[in-house]
Amino acid sequence: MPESTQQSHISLDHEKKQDPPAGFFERTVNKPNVPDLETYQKWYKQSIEDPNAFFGDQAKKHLDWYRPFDLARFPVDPKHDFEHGDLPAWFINGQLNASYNAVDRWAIKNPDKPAIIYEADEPNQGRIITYGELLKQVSKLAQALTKLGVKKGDSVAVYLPMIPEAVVTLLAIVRIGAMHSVVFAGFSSTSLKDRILDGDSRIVITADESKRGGKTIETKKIVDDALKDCPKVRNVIVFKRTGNPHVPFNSGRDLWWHDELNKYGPYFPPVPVNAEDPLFLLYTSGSTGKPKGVQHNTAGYLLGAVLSTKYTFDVHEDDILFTAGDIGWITGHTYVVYGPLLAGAATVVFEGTPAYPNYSRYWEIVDKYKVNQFYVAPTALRLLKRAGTKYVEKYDLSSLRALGSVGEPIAAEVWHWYNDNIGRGKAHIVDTYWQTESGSHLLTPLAGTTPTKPGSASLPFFGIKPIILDPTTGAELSQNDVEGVLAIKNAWPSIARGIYNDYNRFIDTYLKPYQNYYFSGDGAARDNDGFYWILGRVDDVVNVSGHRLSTAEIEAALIEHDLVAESAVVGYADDLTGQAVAAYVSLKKDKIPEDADLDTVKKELILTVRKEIGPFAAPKTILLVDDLPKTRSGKIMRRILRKVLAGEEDQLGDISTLSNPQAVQQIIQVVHASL
Ligand code: 6R9
Repeated sequence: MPESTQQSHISLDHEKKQDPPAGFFERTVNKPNVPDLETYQKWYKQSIEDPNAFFGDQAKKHLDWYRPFDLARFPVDPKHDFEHGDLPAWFINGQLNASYNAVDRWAIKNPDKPAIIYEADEPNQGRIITYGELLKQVSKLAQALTKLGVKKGDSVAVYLPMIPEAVVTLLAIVRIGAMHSVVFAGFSSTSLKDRILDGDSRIVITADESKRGGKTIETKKIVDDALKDCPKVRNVIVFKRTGNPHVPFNSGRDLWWHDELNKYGPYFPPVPVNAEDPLFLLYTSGSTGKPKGVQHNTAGYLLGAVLSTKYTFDVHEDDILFTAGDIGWITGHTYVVYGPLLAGAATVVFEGTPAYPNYSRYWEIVDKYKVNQFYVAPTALRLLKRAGTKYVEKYDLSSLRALGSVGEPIAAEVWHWYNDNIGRGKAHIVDTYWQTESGSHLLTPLAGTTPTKPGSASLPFFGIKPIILDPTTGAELSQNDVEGVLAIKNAWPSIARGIYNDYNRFIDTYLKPYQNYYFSGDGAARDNDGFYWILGRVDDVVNVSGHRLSTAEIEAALIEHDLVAESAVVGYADDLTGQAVAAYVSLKKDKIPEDADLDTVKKELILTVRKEIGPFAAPKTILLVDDLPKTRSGKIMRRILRKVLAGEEDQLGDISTLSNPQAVQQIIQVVHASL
């Protein structure tokens, strides 16, 4: 059972509930998707009491089917969800295709309508891709993949920057019934290799190089390094992003994207798949070292994506949604690719960073294209808040109606900054809480509809029954004004269907900790108004800049270094990144020369993590210690390590039962000397 919540609690500062901005729905010609709180409450009630009827209606309305489903969920009654590790099946016997729903139906209706607004790393180098053009590109790549032997159920690995071809790639893969397995392009070759092997991908799609924040990244070279240990990979399709002629090209195996696509015509029919056929794998970090290949299936995921896009952000077909997240994470999957396109809207694909060429970049994009919904992680907002309002003031942001936040708790002062300087009192802030495993929003206000409180993810999305459990007894805390761990009682359409090749791990991680509930891994509180507040992870997951990192995975990377005897990684509070990674490391004494330069050793350790996982996982602090505090059974007491870093060494409790209580004193000294 989890020890305790890791992050310092966000104070449930009893800020008053505030209503959605006045005149919210008058600022669009479209009819509101969820017009008022009463409608939300009525639909929510039905979604919980009769999910079969509610989601059945929604799935008919928002998705197109080749064969209608016979039943929205089996079993119909949600009462026994999660018992014995069982998940219900959704949209029984229904057949559909994801790319048809995201592309064809809009291309048929209006081929000239913008689908993707590509904003390149360098300002003014982007372009607009219409639904008609998207259908062509997707069809061509789908044919190329078919010709290369990719079949229904196969997995294709994707290692691409944020370019329109990334969207084309995902949709082409699912058009032929295969699954994509996207690996965030910030991961190292070792991490890429692990994911290609675990997902058994035989084809990789990548780019020659990438551009980000004015820098060039040798993307293809990283893929080549990864593939040294992936003998089963037959082909690599390489998109020319920069066209650097010196990029390595292995002619028996590598194929240029443009050569392949040129071979095929502009239309290729989608392959109908069953509602429960897999759509994609996406690896995420958990409590143990090995990343988990979270599997999402077709219809349930698509429904979650389209409903949450429309209802949370009040998106309509003529809207432009800008999700400033990477395609390598779930936010990119659901709210850059699937959600906006399933809603027939336009999606902004932004290749760069919020700071390049200066801190105005996001606002310049919003102004230039008249973006209606903007969605980002608080870490970027903290950076921009620190840079100052002078980067915002001169832009016309009046097109914005909804402003989303995702990935980590948003502190009240950042919420207010967002509301005042970006929303300017007219846009509604929606703090969306969800996970890779949930596929789409779990707790979130609905723009224009739900009252909000800065720092609270507010109320549950349709079909989500949140429960606060006592972390030690597992008892349901059913009153208001309670704090504990967040669990969910009923299954929802876009819940992950498992961990690839390891269903037992799925059960052990999410369904076993608290019998008959889905366990989120987060601490949470429910206040007097029934509003939810997320208090941070209660497991060994650290959230750095909205990136989810496993402490065990970083420890496994550190131990790869020759000099490391043992390490323990914990998170600690950081003003900019939310949490930062600290690694306590004890070195092999016999291998360290007397006059060793310990600063160099620390740098090497950081480099090891960059190489094994990726730069974004690098520890901010390395603390060299002789010994780590352990229980008599040999378990490292991470709680102590976290408390010392948080400056709470007066609250360590009884340490006399440790097998080595003397270790604690040195740890306190090392931390004081380093921070
Ligand atoms: C979408 C995404 C999931 C974890 C989750 C929680 C944290 C996400 C949050 C939030 C507070 C929010 N998290 N949204 N915490 N408020 N609005 O981020 O997925 O990468 O799988 O991370 O992120 O700890 O459990 P993922």
